Amino acid sequence: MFGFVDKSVMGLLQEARLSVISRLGKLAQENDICHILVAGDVYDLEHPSQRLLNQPMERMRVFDNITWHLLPGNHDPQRPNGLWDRVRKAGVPDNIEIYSEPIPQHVDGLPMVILPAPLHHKRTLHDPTEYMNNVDLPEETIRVGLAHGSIAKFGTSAENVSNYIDPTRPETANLSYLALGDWHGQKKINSRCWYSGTPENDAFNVVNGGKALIVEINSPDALPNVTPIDTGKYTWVRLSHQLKDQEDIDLLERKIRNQSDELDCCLIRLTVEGELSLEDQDHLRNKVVDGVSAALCHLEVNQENLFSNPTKEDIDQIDVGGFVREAAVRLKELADNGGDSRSELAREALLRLYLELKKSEHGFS
Ligand SMILES: [Mn+2]
Repeated sequence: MFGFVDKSVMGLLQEARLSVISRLGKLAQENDICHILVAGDVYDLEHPSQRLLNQPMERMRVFDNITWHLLPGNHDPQRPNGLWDRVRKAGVPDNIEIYSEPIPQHVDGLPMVILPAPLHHKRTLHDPTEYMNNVDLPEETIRVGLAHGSIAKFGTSAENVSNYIDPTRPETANLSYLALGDWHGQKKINSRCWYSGTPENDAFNVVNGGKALIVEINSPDALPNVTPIDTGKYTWVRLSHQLKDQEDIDLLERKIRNQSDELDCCLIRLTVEGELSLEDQDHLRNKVVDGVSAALCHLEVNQENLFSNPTKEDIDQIDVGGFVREAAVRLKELADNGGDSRSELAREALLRLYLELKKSEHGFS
């Protein structure tokens, strides 16, 4: 996980995924909420160390007026002698319920039953919520389904879809609400069925992550009131920007600074495209790559489609005559050929030559 960042950033992101548990607990307290449903994938590894296993449990334990309802998902399925058995062995805090079997459970003090659909395998080929259709309960009971999987079949034949959940389950099983997990972005499927999204985002391609839902159900038939809330600490942003001169670079710097009030909690994956002179590439480095990046948690810059376009002045600055200039001109020719690894190398060499010269101009090397 988080293989693209350095170790210190990885530590921050891992800590964020734990501390969001405490933030969820506090938000629940502030809103007089006593039950938090976690729709699967509490863990993203099937064989975590015992300490990693205990960490989320300890974060939840301290909120003793809140019951946390946990469901095994596809990353942490219920297996014989698997991680949930290890959690149980270590001792589950009184305020945590783990639903390892599809057995409906009354919620203490409420006219509500949770119908869990735990996963026992990474891939389940039957709809784990199907049993809910056949659960008989008194009419006045609020039935809430808790499941992990995908409501989309992505064009494949139904037999091959794993962890498929029928989005009409609230109707067929008479559920007041079906809480879904697996998709990292928050998404409303229908008025009785939502993906809450992950409370702390963990990838650039997630739309609408770092969120939770407050769900208020007043009676079995009434439509639930569903309110999205922000819970994530880190903002993950993908940006692309066209560059041709210093003005564009300055604009890009401002654009990055405007991404968030808390730039230190911002991760940006930036793609730059266009053509820059050597002098302007130096400006890009100063303003963005080594500049505003220092304000961010993480900046990744993809320059694959950013090309060197050395001006005559750039080349003249390298050397007005002699063999260094000849080398520069030759490198420019190679760079202009474009496409292959040699031209890539030539562009880098040309830029290096230019930067070395600028350094020596300033009396240091
Ligand atoms: Mn999942």
